[in-house]
Order: sequence, then C-alpha cells, then structure tokens
Amino acid sequence: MDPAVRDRPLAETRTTQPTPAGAAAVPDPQSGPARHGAAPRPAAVNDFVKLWVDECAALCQPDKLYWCDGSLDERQALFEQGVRDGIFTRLNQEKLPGCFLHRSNPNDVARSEHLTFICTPDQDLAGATNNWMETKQAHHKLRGLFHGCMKGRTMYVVPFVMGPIGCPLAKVGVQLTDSLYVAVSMGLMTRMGDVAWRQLGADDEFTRCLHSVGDVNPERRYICHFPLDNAIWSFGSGYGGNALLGKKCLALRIASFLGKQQGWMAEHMLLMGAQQPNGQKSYIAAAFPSACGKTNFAMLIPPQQYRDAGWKITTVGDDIAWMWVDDKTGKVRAINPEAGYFGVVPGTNDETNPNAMECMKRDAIFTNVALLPDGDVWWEGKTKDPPPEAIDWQGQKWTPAIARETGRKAAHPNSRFTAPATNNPVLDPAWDDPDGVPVSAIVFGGRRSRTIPLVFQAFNWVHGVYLGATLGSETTAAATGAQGVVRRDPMAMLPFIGYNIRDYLVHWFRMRKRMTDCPRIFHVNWFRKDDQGRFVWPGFGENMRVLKWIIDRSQGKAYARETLVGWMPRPEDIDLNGINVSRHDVEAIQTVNAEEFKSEILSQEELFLKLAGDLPKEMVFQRELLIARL
Ligand code: GTP
Ligand code: SPV
Ligand code: MN
Repeated sequence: MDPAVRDRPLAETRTTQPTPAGAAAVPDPQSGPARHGAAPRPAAVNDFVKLWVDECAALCQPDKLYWCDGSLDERQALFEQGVRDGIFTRLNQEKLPGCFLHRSNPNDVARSEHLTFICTPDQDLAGATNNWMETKQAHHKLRGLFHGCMKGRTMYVVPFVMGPIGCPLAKVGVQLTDSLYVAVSMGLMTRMGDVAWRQLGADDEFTRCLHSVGDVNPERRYICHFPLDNAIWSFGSGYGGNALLGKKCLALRIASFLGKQQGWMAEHMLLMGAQQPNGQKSYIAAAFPSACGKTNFAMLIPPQQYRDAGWKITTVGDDIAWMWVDDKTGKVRAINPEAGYFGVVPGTNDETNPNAMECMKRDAIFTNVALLPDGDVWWEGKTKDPPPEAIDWQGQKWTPAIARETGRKAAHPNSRFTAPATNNPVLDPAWDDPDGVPVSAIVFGGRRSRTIPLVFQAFNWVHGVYLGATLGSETTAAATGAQGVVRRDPMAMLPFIGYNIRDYLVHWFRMRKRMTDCPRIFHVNWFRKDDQGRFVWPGFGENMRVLKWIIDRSQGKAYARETLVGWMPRPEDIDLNGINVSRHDVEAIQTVNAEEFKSEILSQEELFLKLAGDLPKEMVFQRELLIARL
C-alpha cells in the first residue's frame, strides 16, 4: 500500500485524481457553511443538549461548531464543501444528479467487530458474545483519545430521530462528529435536523453520540456503547456502522437494550409489504446477516407472471426493524427506524435489483466504488463486461488486464451506496406511518453453500426462536476478518445485541406471551450450491416463488409436509414456471441429509458452549427434540 495513503494523518481520505471530465466545475470557494462562519445554535436547543455539547466541545476542542438544520440547502452546501476539501468527488451530474463519490481510508472499509465494546460496570450485562469494557476504564481510555482530537476541525452537531415522527417508539439522538461525510450521510439515513429538536422538546432523553475519526488508526479505534447511560463514543473510524451512530449503535445495540427493558424488540431485519392479487396485504420481516440479501429481498420485483396476476412488493425498510405487540389486538407491529439505505453495491445491477439501481440514480453517495472517465461509477457485477478502464476505490488506475494479473478489485467488496428511502420506486405507503405495520411472518436466513434447505417453516414460536438463535452463515466483507467461514449469528444479531445474549434469547421466548396470534417463523437459504460450486436457486426476483409459499403458509393456505427440521413444501408446491430450475433441482436443495445435519448440530456447540450454564431451557429442549428426530 502507498505509505502516503496508509499514514495519512487526517480524518478523511482525500481524493487525488483530477475532477473527471464531464463533471461540473469546482464551485465557488467563498460559499459553504463549514469553512465560512460555523452555523449558529438554533433557539430550540434545550439546556441538556447545550450543556452536553459544551462539555464535548471543551474535551475535543474543535475550531468551529456547526449546528445542522437538516435543510436541503444545507446538504448541498456541505457537499460543495466536501468537494473543496477532497472528501467528495462530484460525479457526472447529467447521469447522476446530486451524486458524489467518497473514498474511505483503505484501513477503514467495514465494521470492526473486534473493536466494538459494550461498556457496563459488570461484565454479565454484556454477556458471552460481546466485547466488554468496564465503564470507568472505557471513559478513561476514550476521554484520552477524544482530548483535543478536533483541533483545527469543525464539530458538526447532528440532531436526528430514529423512527417515524410521532411514533411512541421513536428515539432522538444527537451525534457530534468531525466528519463532514458522516454528517451528510446521517442526513440521508435519518430524519435529521430541526425536526429532532421539536421531537425532543425540553427532555433530557436523547442518545448522546460522540464521534471522531481521529487519525483513522485501527490501533486507536474504539466503538463503545454505554447502554446504562444511553451514550455512544466512537473513535478512529469514519465507516458505516462504526460511524453513522444512529444505525447499528443506536437503532440496534442501544435500542435492543431499551427494548428488553421496555418490552419491545430491535432487530436486524428488513420489512416488506406483499400485496396479493385479491388485494390482501401482508407484511414480512426477515433477518439475514450482513451482506446476505436483505436489501435485495426488501426491494424484490416479482417475475412477470406474478406482476401480471397482480402481485406487488413494497419496501418498509431494508436493515432494521423495531417490533412491539399491540395491546389492543395482541399482534406484532413494526417500524423501520431509518430514513435511508446504506446498501451493498457489488452484485447489484439492473437484473438483480433494479429498484436499488433506481435508488442510486440521484442524490446518492457512493463509497469505495470505481470511478469511470466520464464521471460515472462502476463496481464488480454492475455490468456483464467490465469497463476498459477506471480509477479503483483506492484512487489507482484499474483495467481488466490489471485485474487479471493482480486480482485487484475495482470496487471494494463492501462498497456501498447511501440514498434516501424516498428514492425507492416501491417504497411502501406506510413506511413513515407512526403506527407501523402488522407483521405476519418472520423469516431467518443465512448464506450456506451446503446442508441448509431452500425453505422450511418452524413448528411453532419456540422452535422458530431456536432456528433463529442457531442461525449460521458464511462470513462476508461487511465486517473485517476472515470471509466465507460459517459462524453462528443468532437472529443475524451477533454483532448487534447490546446486552447479554442469554437475556436476549429469553426476551424472544417471553415476547410470545404478549401475543394472541404470533407471526409464523420461516428459514430460507438462497445460497445453496451444487457440486460445481454454482448457486442452484436463481435468487433475487425469483425468491417471490418462495415468498408466495411463506405468505400462503402464514395464512393457513399452502400444503406442507412434516420433516426433521420443520414444515416443508413439496417440490410441486414451489412454482417453477418460467425459470430454468427443475423439480429435481428443488428436491436437491430441499434435501436434509441426516449426516450433514449431525455435523450442523455439532457446529452449533460453538454457541451453546459460549452460553454454557446460561442457555435458556427452551433452547436445550429444542436441541434434544431435533436430535431425537434425527
Ligand atoms: P447489510 O446491508 O450488510 O445488512 O446487507 P443485506 O442483507 O442488505 O445484503 P444485500 O441485499 O445488500 O446483499 C448482499 C449481496 O448478496 C449482494 O452482492 C447481492 O447481490 C447478493 N444477493 C442478494 N440476494 C441474493 C440472492 O437471492 N441470491 C444470490 N445468489 N445472491 C444474492
Ligand atoms: C451491516 O454490516 O449489517 C450493514 C452495513 O448494514 S454497516 O452500516 O456498515 O454496519
Ligand atoms: Mn445490516
């Protein structure tokens, strides 16, 4: 790696290549809020916020304070400032109006789970699967890092709301950050700006989110959560889930902790609407681990014959769901706390996910993709044929020949787009509804080349929770570390449970008691491969065929046979009209091989052993029942 890149002292990675041909000219350097006169504090800010911002400013010592108001003018001015500072590259504004490219530091391209901590007085609160730091020790360590870290920089005050305005579950957060990229991204991903001051009123109840990119050094990178203080301190990273603190840190880790205390659930789930030909609408929540297909499933376009028949799929959310049980009906309802998408781009194209492609056509940020000579962007899998040349995600010249020789990718495997939800052509009309949507099915799924069938249904809630808790998936580029190894990822929440996993599982079991009728629980695997290493199931839009069975089952309409692992469709229960998949193929990927399943149970021990004496008894009983069925 270029040492100048590796040792870059400043927060943001600066782009070095000239402005691409076709891109707009560099804007007037005299305008822009961040450099010329920091934005003043709005009158609506309450004393609790003022006090805390003053304290943090005294600690971090920024040159300027900039209070974000969340207006479109402000967003545009921040983009302009970012272009001047080399944080953003303006893309071809004819092809991609309002779109910008950002390159993160090459050492900072994914969540760093090993540097993510739950900080509590007692380790038992964090549990066996989280990194733990004692509260005082964490304060001490982090205060040292934050001390003076914003000298010469601007501190952006970013007020935001997670959840539809007016929803009883909606949460206010305020993030202080020295990253302009983070401030702008928070504006796309959350309900950001003055709306948050109105939602907060005179209250002290907001999540205190302090963030600095520091010197982007992995040796000094800590993502610390203080669930008992409703606070998050993140230092040393500017990337995604490490730095956009409303997302994984607040809406999953802090929120899961609050949900446990208050009787609701924060989950790593997409939320989709499915309207049947008869007009009946159901909503489905699905938990797949990072980079395992949530965005794609949430934006699914049904195959032609389904569309002709009147099927319609809509997106409520693509990453996070907050769920509760409605007192009056005893049914589960859910909201998406976010207001935008931070989605994987490699593999995304006009065939696999046209709706995501539509989302990123305007007012979007691309992070770590390749830049084309005409100011357009590219990533592996965007087009069948690669472009003749590009600037890769690290700012270096890239050609297909170079790729062949060196194996270098044009875009980073965890490169992403950031776009407002309102860009989505199939956004569900209820996506912003403070009452949320009713949930009739919960789907768990992992990335498994072998062993795990395409689809099956849990026998009941307790069995479904067991299936979720033992979910396994091959690791992806969304987190740093080894890739492609099967690890247990309970409910796709392993990196995101903000407290003790024992209590988390108990919470799942207990939530059933509040429900009169519970969502049906399913398990899917789009990723099973044949002996040649090819995906057998076509996936993407064709997943509609499996979804239809899931919906029919949750309405008590489809046939299923009882198997070792749960209720399963027969091959003839999955419609294969119009795809190049035979009944025999479906049989092959629905096969439950008893020997393979014995190894599967053994590999679940990794999780069971970690939990040891803490394992809820329902888990033990379910495992015994499964072994007995084998
Ligand atoms: P996070 O944002 O990290 O939480 O991920 P996600 O679950 O939203 O993952 P996403 O939908 O972005 O998919 C990640 C990768 O899986 C992309 O490269 C997709 O092209 C690929 N993928 C998604 N759905 C399917 C599918 O049905 N079949 C196959 N073979 N690949 C898929
Ligand atoms: C994930 O890793 O699950 C993501 C991306 O959704 S990030 O926001 O970076 O965590
Ligand atoms: Mn995610």
